[in-house]
Amino acid sequence: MSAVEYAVENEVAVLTVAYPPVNALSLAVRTGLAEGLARALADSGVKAVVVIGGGSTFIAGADISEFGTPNSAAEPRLQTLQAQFEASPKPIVAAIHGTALGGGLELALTAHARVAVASAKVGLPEVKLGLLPGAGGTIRLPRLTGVEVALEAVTTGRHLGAVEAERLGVIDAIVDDLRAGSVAYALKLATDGAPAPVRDRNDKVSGVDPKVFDDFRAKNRKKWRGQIAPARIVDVIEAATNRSFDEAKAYENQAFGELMASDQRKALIHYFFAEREARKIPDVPAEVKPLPVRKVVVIGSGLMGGGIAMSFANAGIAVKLLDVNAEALERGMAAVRKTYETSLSRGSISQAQMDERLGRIQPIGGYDDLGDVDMAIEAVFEDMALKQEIFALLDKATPPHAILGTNTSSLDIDQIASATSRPDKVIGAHFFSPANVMKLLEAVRGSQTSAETIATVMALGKQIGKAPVLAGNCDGFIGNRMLQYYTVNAEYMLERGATPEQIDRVAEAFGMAMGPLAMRDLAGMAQAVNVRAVRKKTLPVDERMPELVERMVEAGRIGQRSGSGFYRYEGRDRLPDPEAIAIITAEAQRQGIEQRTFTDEEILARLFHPLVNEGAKELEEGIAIRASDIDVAWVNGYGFPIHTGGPMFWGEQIGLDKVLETARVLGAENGQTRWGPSKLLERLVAEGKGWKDAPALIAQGL
Ligand code: T1G
Repeated sequence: MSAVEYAVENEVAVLTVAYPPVNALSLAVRTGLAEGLARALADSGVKAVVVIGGGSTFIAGADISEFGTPNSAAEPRLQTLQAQFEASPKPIVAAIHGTALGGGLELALTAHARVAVASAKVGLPEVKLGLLPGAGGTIRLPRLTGVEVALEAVTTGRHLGAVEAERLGVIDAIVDDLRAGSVAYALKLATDGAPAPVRDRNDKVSGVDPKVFDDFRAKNRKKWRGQIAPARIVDVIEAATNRSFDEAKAYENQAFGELMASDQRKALIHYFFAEREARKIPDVPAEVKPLPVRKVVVIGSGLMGGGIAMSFANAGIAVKLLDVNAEALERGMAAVRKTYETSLSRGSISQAQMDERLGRIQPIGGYDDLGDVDMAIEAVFEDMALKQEIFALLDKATPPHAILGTNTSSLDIDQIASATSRPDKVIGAHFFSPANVMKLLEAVRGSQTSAETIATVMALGKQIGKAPVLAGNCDGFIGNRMLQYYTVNAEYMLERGATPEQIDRVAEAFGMAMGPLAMRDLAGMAQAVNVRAVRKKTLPVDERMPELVERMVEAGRIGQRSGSGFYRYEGRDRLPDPEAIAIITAEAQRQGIEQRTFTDEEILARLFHPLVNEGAKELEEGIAIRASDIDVAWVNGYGFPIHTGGPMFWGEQIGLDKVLETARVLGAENGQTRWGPSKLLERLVAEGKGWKDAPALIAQGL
């Protein structure tokens, strides 16, 4: 059965790509298209050709799973197919619904015209894979949209809606009935003649001021920190304006090859599949279907509750925002409105979208009318007694099928579930602040959480545009449990002589948006003192919690808002502060710690290796299902640079033996119980294995 079906309608050959789930340009699809085109050209009864996607979408790009296999370079290659399209004596129309992405759009750009339904989206998202459009997209798109739009669209990889794409000339016509509309359009081209191929349209790439490119590079330098693909995209688009098409194409091929061979491409493709793999739960079989979630109620109208409510409203789900405190509820709704107004003023949503979304959020002051919700999400402050009280109320006030979620960041899910008669329907639904922006949703299973509840929340996470990851029930789940090894270790290094600016510079050069000490200043010290007071009670005897945060608070340096913390602040600018260094030095003396200098490499290892070691312990304990889930959690919840693939992938790339060595050093310095090597890590290093071998080793018993 060919991956491309052939039919003739009104003297038009319709080639339907039937290669689920996204019609990726695998060898089978490329072969089917080449054969279909040859058949159409040989058929004297055929005057034109339409290429259309079967199923839910057009062609979503090259087949990523073929990368690195013989199939990906086997003929007919995409560029061969494109040459056949452009040389076709019979007009070819690409008929687009769903998405035309990457190679799919690049193929469509070599058709004589592109027709789409209004809901379709097009884009060149290769940058998200550490690549650039390698089939002419980087030099054809600017010929249609102009250079400035192409620079933004290709370096962000964003999708363009059909209406915008038509305005830009990427789509030639928007139709209601895609098949009929594209067949008619193709016949019209056959009768009236087809436009010049995109490659021959040069007016928008001629006479472009070269300054455009350097200005664009300068504007994005900070955003692209650490990444290689975006800057190469600018180089190739620039070549499209000062070289012939063929010379620019040769340059694109060269740049594409460089990126294809890069570690960042490996890391980003690892991440692409990791995010999708995280949604697959081994002990939740595919036949366990998620329950539909049409209405939710969020309990608590604070920063988190409002953000969570927006996440659902933005995805088209009706949400009740419940707060028994009328003033808090009014403040919460005002904050939601303000957030939408800011998005509106930035042009990221339209007035209609804002009205629609706001209209989906209904503020309520009590538990009386929750009769029709499918899920409740509690988002009040971290107090177990209060959460149990709310869950007991929800158990009575919501329908029996409703799932009861808690946004707790570390409290025991089972203890919360014990306040209800439905522990099978209780699950952690840990959002990250701001919840309407951050992609990570940590679903946390209690001991009695049912497979159906898990399936529902994992599917719901994807539905609302999050990256869901399932965690086991422990203090801090997957992400926060690891976070302390990063933040506390930064303070241990301060005690031992490193400076805040050195530590933060190393972290930010690595790709973190903000270093740990600047983060601490931004978050404020007071909260950290409270959290540490609790944590100290359960610390192992072989460990001492650093007390620099306490010393800073005692000196009135409570963070950025107070104008000083680990830095001095002039507005938002952070400045090294000798007074902070003096406090750190005095504390080191008080602790009897001898200070020394650190190399950047040592700081990088001490900041990030412990994450990998703790991640290995989470695998051992079944808190995380797979190492790549931890990568998804840290990229989306903590800003770990996505172009490294995430902490576990990165750790494996640099060498698990190095991570083990750091664990041995920090175990001796900070305490073996929590900082010493993971047994799994020791086994993997001893046997020269990697994360894919972890499940088998864990199953055998470490
Ligand atoms: N290749 C192979 N498999 C793919 C795929 C692709 N391009 N895109 C998706 N899949 C799989 C995915 O792994 C998942 O598998 C299933 O399809 C559903 O995906 C020459 C070199 C199209 C918007 O980057 O953005 O063209 O988990 O869960 O939410 O210049 O998939 O079910 O086994 O994401 O409906 C450029 C990537 C490639 C598009 C659909 N194209 N895909 O989203 O489904 S490079 C892309 C997406 C390229 C050229 C270059 C999304 C989607 P499984 P899903 P979705």
